[in-house]
Amino acid sequence: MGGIFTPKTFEHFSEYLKNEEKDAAIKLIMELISEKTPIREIYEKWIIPAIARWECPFEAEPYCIWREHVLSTTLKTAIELCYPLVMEAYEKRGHNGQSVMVFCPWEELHEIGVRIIADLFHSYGYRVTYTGTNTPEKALTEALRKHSPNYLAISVTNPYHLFQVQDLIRRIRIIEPKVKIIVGGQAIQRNTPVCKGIGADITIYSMDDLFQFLENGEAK
Ligand code: B12
Repeated sequence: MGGIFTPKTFEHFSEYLKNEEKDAAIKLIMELISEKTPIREIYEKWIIPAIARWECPFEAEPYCIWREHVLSTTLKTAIELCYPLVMEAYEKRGHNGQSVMVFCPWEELHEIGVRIIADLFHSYGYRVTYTGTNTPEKALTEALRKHSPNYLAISVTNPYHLFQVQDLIRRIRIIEPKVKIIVGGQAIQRNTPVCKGIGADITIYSMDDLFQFLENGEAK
């Protein structure tokens, strides 16, 4: 695994983020990149844990949401910097003949998870079209017509968006009946009974599910 990853330095990374020391946090990530740390490791051991347990201290600081923006902006810089590693992994593995379009539905602004997912698909050999967070349905369907991907991966964090996604899936089935639809994200992980009726072909509840799918082309 190499010298730099120890719990202590992860603690440093968390501290830098907590103290809004963006440059220090980014330098640490750049060091991991220059050591050619695998992309999966940077995401799973550094970036995801750094935000997964984050809770805004609303009671003590009612306007603390700015802290969340500072943290997520730093992590987005880190993710962008990792892209050369993603390309390298793709080139090494080679194109697997599959393509995926990755997006968040209208009004869904949680971007970090969906960006990571897009990169992981690419690093496993998929051609990826990432249309972003907050994707309007019309823009999505145009992109779908243009690219006809094998898979459409939808990221849903806010549970209020689940019904919108269910309707969207029904409409997509009419215009692109062949595309296989994958759903994932916090709203999916936390609302299993609702998600069973959402109409997706593949439901991803965890990173283990995702890697099972990426490695074997199967999941639940
Ligand atoms: C950062 C953040 C924000 C930032 C987002 C900034 C950005 N540019 O992304 C901002 C400040 C904008 C924000 C806003 C809001 N947020 Co917010 N936010 C978070 C926070 C702290 C982290 C989310 C995150 O990035 N996690 C890290 C990533 C890596 O994890 P992830 O998204 O779960 O993705 C992983 C998996 O789910 C999976 N995955 C994700 N997508 C997909 C898709 C596929 C296909 C697959 C296979 C897998 C997959 O893979 C990822 C890697 O493991 C969480 C709390 C928390 N600690 O999780 C709250 C949280 C998600 N937010 C929440 C809420 C309520 C909101 C707001 C409604 C707040 C408000 N009242 O305005 C708004 C909604 C904005 C909107 N319209 O979408 C709630 C939502 C859940 C709920 N039960 O309601 C949470 C859980 C906070 C809480 N405890 O209440 N938020």
